[in-house]
Amino acid sequence: MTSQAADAIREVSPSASPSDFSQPRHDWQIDEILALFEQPFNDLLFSAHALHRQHFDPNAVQISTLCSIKTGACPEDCSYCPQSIRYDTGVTPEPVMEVQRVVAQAQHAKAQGATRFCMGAAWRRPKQKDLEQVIEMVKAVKALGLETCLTVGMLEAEQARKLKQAGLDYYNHNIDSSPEFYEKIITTRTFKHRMDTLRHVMEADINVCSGGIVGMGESRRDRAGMLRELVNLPKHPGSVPINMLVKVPGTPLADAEALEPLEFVRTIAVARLLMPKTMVRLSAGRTDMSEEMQAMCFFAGANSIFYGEKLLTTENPGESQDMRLLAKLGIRAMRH
Ligand code: SAM
Ligand code: DTB
Ligand code: SF4
Repeated sequence: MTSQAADAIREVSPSASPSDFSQPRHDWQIDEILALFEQPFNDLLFSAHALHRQHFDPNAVQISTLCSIKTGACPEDCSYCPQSIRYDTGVTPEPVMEVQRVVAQAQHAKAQGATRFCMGAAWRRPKQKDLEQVIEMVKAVKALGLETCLTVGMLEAEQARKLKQAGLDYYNHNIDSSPEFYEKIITTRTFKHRMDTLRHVMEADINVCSGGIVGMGESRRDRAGMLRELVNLPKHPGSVPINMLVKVPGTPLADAEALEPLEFVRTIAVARLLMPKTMVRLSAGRTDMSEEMQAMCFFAGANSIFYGEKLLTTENPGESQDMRLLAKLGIRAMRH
């Protein structure tokens, strides 16, 4: 933030945080992040929005489209996930998609204004043959002029290097929550496994997309802890998706207590303050959010959405509904 902007904030809003957000920091402490969360709502939103305007056009959002290239029957036990084989959620498992079908979906996404195509697979980690198929998809989607993003589970260093060679732009690998809460929601892998994959992705010079889920019954301290892990990575992630839990019947979190909408908005605002140049994505859970809540998230610094009828297996607002919302807000689709 420029000193002028910081002065303006202090003048209009004397209780606003005096933190200096002008330099990217990687040494955030949990109590400092909690202090950001605890500010009066207007002060928090004002400073997040002011910072957002310094780095981004406040009236543009980046549009990503998701494609589930391999659905269901996942061996992991993530408590939130409809694709785990351990829960009866009604998801019909589907094998790996043909490359041509993926390309057709990517073409449609591009025609609808998407600039990034994100391919997700319900795997713990890809096997050698899986990786070869995925590489074909990355090359074919990239040839359409779209940015490519993959989320296919844990990666070894060598696998990350191969994906880089194939031209992969982003790898999505969410840390999901704080290290402390992580072990309450997943037992088949550890937080450290997640961090190891992120390291392999960074070392291969692929852009990191990493965020998490809120509304799983975690505390504010856990939400702050998740953001601390993301901001203190050696480089701030290029994208941070903030998902509101989609409560899927059959999963252990089907009856989790709903998170206060304003606390969700605060989480977006704190993410923006901590990572001023990162794309903050208002991700899963938008079908249950009012237009007003989404508008507030955009004001707080969210500048990316998933677009299209479906996320991976659950619903997303349809394209026409989103176009209407963006038009009402005077927000346009960001170009590359
Ligand atoms: N299997 C890979 C993995 O877990 O890394 C990639 C696909 S996985 C479905 C991608 C992400 O979707 C998860 O990390 C989680 O953050 C998010 N997700 C899954 N189920 C969700 C739900 N019910 N609500 C919100 N986000 C969810
Ligand atoms: C992310 O953070 N959210 C997306 C994407 N990355 C892969 C996935 C949301 C999944 C929601 C549940 C489902 O549709 O299965
Ligand atoms: Fe599998 Fe990913 Fe779902 Fe976990 S989040 S069960 S790893 S698909």
